[in-house]
Amino acid sequence: MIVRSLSEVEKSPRRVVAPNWESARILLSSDGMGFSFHITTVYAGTETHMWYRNHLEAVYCMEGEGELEAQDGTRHLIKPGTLYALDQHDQHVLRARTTMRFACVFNPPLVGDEVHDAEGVYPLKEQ
Ligand code: 9YT
Repeated sequence: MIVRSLSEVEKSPRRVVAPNWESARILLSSDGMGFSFHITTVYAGTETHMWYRNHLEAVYCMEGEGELEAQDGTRHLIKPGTLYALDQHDQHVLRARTTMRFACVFNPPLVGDEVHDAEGVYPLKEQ
């Protein structure tokens, strides 16, 4: 059994910081669950293009408000209680109107230090 707190993860190398967001990666590939589980904070006023070509991601909004734009231009309001799942490896843009907090699950699990490349992709790392 694994018991781990967000506050301890935030003080460890499992906290990954990028220009528009930070991610506390509570469960990673090395934990052997078959998925990774993160608490992600997206900073207010940012716009982030993402494309999880190598992963599936489910994203549950816990706090804040913003807009999610799909590649075809469809826009969705994202607010607490809303989940989006990138089941087609969908390219998307997230515009955070306020600071947003999410619980995110990745399959396959992240290894630990992944950040977006120029295309918004996370590399597929050796598990
Ligand atoms: C909302 C979102 O996907 N932000 C990028 C960070 C990612 N969720 C992560 O690595 O935790």
